[in-house]
Amino acid sequence: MPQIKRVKAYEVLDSRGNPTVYTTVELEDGSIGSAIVPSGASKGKYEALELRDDEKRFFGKGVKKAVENINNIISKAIVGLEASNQRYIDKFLIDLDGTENKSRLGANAILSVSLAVARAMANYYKMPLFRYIGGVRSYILPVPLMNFINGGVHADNNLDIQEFMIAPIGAKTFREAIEIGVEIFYTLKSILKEKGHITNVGDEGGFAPNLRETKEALDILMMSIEKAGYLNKAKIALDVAGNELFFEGKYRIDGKLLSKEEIISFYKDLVKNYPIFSIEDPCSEDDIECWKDITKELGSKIQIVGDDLFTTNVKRIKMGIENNIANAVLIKLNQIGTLSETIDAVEFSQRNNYKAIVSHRSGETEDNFIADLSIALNTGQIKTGSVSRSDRNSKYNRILIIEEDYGGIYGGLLWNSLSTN
Ligand code: 2PG
Ligand code: MG
Repeated sequence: MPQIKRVKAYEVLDSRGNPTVYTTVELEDGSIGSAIVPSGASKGKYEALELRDDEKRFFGKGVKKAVENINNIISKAIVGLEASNQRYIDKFLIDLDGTENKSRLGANAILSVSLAVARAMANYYKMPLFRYIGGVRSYILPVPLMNFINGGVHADNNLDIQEFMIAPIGAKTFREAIEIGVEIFYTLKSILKEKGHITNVGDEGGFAPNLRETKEALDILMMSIEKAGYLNKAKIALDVAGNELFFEGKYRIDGKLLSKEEIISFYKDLVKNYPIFSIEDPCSEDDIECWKDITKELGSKIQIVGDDLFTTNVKRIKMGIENNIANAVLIKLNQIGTLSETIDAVEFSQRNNYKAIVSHRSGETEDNFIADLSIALNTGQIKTGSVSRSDRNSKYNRILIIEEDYGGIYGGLLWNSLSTN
């Protein structure tokens, strides 16, 4: 088995023009793997630390320190280690950092090395990444949760809910799911134009029209699904990003300040009137009572997803299971900072009958690692933005190619066993 021969990191840009870390790992036999880390805008406070320079350049967002940590500290420590033992390497990186939230070396530094090692090993075996990570057990192609209307901190409009997504659950293949998605996306564009709205896109490639309120966005989304002819095939998912709406114990939405009871009846009303199968972060990360109540009210009907709530952290997911809150976990590699810990979070969720959804960040790159990861771990769902912008489509394109070359079963076909609805 090959040892790590060389590690080199660079400061590059993400899809928003913010600096991020790119790392290349070379093995003794010459196999090379690289990875670029993404970055979020609506972050949970329990996420691992993204190290930024806090200097004048790039308005404080440079990652020179993280890059230096890789080139000067991590590289010296891991050259010579056996690359096939991902779990050992990840543990080694965690210990080298020595903090609870990876704040010494930076989770961005650690993650880029962890992922680059996995890619180098897949290349060593001449295997696709999903096969290296998941072996013969990997066969489910994820249902895409496509973010077509952007709001919240991802867009400069009046919509408070961050993401209005469609999921072509009724497709038979991943390719058909993408076709349905694209047709709905362009139908939505023409409807927005007709109504005199702008059709510029937000950070994740979805439209960011200046709509007045939640129901207006949902009505327009429904019109597009219907006009495109997919009422029986596509459902709706929301990411509220509840942290961003939470002010002094209340939720600010659609120009109103709602109590916990009021926001829960607001959600119940939405679920009654629209084909919503999933709501992510309906409550703020520390408003556990709100999470308990919404899970009790809606958890047997729809997917209730914890993103900022769980931060891909087994300890946080355990807290959720003990409190009976949510029934699904959003999985983001950079919330926790290594591949092994991310795999642990998915397996722990699945073993406890929580769904896992692999996700991008709003600041992405051309790196499509998460496409392979979602298949490797049979999560059955991926959230990776709209169907415009290459930082999002690079993930869809990768899954299209895997489906064509290796087959697999589209997650929508297994929906009864995958969904709570
Ligand atoms: C989210 C993500 C991705 P961000 O809240 O789920 O859509 O956004 O990366 O800004 O946290
Ligand atoms: Mg979210």
